[in-house]
Amino acid sequence: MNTLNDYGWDGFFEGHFKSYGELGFRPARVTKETKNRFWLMTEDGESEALVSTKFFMNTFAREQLPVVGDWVAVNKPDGAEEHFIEGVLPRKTKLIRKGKDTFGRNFEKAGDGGIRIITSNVDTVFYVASLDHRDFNLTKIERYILMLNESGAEPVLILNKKDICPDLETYLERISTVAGNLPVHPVSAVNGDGIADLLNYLKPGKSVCFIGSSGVGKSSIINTLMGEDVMFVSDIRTADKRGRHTTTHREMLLFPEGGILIDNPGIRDLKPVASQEALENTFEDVVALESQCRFSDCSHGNEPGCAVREAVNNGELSVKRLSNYEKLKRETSFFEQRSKQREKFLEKAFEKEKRGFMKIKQHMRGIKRRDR
Ligand SMILES: Nc1nc2c(ncn2[C@@H]2O[C@H](COP(=O)(O)OP(=O)(O)O)[C@@H](O)[C@H]2O)c(=O)[nH]1
Ligand SMILES: [Mg+2]
Ligand SMILES: [Zn+2]
Repeated sequence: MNTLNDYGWDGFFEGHFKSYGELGFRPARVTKETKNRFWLMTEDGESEALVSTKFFMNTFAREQLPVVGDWVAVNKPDGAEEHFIEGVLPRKTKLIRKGKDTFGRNFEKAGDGGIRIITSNVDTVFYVASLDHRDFNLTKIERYILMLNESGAEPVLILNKKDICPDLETYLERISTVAGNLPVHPVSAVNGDGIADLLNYLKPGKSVCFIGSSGVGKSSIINTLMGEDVMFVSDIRTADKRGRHTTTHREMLLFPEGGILIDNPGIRDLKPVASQEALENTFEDVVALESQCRFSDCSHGNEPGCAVREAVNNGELSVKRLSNYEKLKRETSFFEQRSKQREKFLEKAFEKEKRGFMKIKQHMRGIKRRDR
């Protein structure tokens, strides 16, 4: 029988769980979610779960609600079929994006900011892109890298479908203009080429999450790693007809030699939300050029001594990369403005939740005294 440690439970979460434990709650990890239903790994094995009404009503923002990867505090009332989630422990890392998602409540109104967490508490992110020329899009890859740099997890770039790429060197060269120092692994899920290198990232108690567009082969790589078809792989032709691929199997599973694999359904139209810092890490080359412009507030338009324009002119920097940088810069500055507001809301919510717990504790102490 697997333990919670196999699923990544450690001192960090144990520390944050303490106050929940005193209330008689148990820890569990969210392994899968659908619209408003969750699947958990508990000390006693798998179970389904719902968010408790009390917890739900106390939340201010969508991002406070559980997502796959979260460690949660749960309660199972006598006779109940499923567990109830009473709280989400602080997240070590998180992959975030912009996206409206009401979950039955209009969080936007409360200053939520439209932040959506894709997965949490991952140690390594495998961002999978496809070497199929029909899918290859550097601008999209840049957006994903920005999200990875914001996540707090270790980012790794995987280029799948090596078997149908006639000109790997050219693709690797193009990737190198956006990948910075990230490790890059060209692989093929179909013939297993390069897959063994990925094993180095799988370690007991460490979570690896696969993200990337639909159809790039995330589920196929997991199947190849596992040596069996544990994930649903969509047939490209039927998927095209329906216009969408779905991962219908479980989303989190244990690697036999240790490590946790988290699959994800594809993300459409990724809109990353990131700090200024993550942006600068993602576009280190452009930022370095900017610092060489004669004027510190250079708009890279017609100013004399503009190092950015010069780099574009001599082919060192692509126009596409520059415009993507400028677009993402506008988006991130908006995010930074909103994030102060969001923090206030979340703080308030946390205080409210704590007060609720104090009341329960006092109440329980009262009961104990009366029992004596
Ligand atoms: N040629 C080739 N096709 C692949 C490879 N990996 C996956 N595919 C195909 O790509 C399609 C989508 O794969 P899937 O694993 O469902 O992608 P996901 O949506 O990212 O999980 C399927 O038809 C796979 O057979 C690969 O390495 N080479
Ligand atoms: Mg899939
Ligand atoms: Zn300039």
